[in-house]
Amino acid sequence: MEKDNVKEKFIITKVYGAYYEIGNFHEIKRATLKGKLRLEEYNERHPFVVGDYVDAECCNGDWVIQKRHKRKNHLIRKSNPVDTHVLCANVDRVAIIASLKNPETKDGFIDRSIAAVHHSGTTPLILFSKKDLVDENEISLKINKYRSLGYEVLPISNNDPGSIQEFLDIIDGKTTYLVGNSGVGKSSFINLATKKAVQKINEVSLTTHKGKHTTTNTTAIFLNSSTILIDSPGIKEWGILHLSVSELLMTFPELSTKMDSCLLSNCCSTEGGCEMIEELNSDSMDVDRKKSMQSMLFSIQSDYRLRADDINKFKYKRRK
Ligand SMILES: Nc1nc2c(ncn2[C@@H]2O[C@H](COP(=O)(O)OP(=O)(O)OP(=O)(O)O)[C@@H](O)[C@H]2O)c(=O)[nH]1
Ligand SMILES: [Mg+2]
Repeated sequence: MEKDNVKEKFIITKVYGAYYEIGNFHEIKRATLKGKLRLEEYNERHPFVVGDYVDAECCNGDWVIQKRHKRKNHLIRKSNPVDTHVLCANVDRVAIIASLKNPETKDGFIDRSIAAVHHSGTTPLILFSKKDLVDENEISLKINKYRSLGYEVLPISNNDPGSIQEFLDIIDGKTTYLVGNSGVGKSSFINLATKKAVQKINEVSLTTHKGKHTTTNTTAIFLNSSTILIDSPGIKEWGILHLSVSELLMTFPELSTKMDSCLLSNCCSTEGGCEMIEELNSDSMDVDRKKSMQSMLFSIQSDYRLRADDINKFKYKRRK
């Protein structure tokens, strides 16, 4: 039986509906929010997310969250102009897990994720997973592309425990958020790192070679008292509608160096006269990186992107 009126600081490890899992390396508890907190105080869409530090008190054997500590940072995903999704809080690193095969992660996914991570003020780390499924040449091509841009890149295989050691050394003592398409091996990595089947995993589809969206809740897992890994549900794309044009251009190292020659800071006029845009339109840019940037600029400059389900809703209304 828990002792009443004991106040402790915990981290939110999972959110499901009105309930929260809060804990530390030694214990995980189920908690609810203090009534007052639910109704007021935090004028935000997602005031309590995985990674938030909270004070909780045990009242009549039940844990109640009393207060949230100030956030160091938070990760945002915005795919729809009217909805901003806070993915998690207080992270030191974001590991973008890009699978080399089954499924093959597109470079556009990596570029978008890098942009979102930069914007949050954290540093991306790119992990090319399932290296056991492709040959050395293919791995080198991918790695060199992103290393030459200055990013930290590591190839890993969850079938080879030795291949994850360097990554484990880098994230020791840190909180790291894992992001990637469904099926790239995020949860498999957590199970390998913890040497336990803590997260459910599932085979990729034999027909589409894509994952089956096995992980449905963002979950923080302690590797030791100071190292936390955050598993997340697979995503198709990291929505970046919260970025301005200048913020986006600054996430490309090959463009941001041109900013020094701009007359005005934070101008980034797409109508001409911007050194970064001129570089983007020049032949010196890598064709795939150029495509990624153009697609991202298009996203953030369109008022509203129609998705398949919006079009279906529209057709349905017209038929009625
Ligand atoms: N060959 C190979 N298969 C792997 C590797 N890592 C994971 N897998 C397999 O890939 C499949 C998907 O792995 P998961 O860990 O469930 O992928 P996930 O990224 O957590 O997927 P979601 O939870 O859907 O986002 C499983 O069948 C794993 O066994 C790897 O390094 N090599
Ligand atoms: Mg998973």
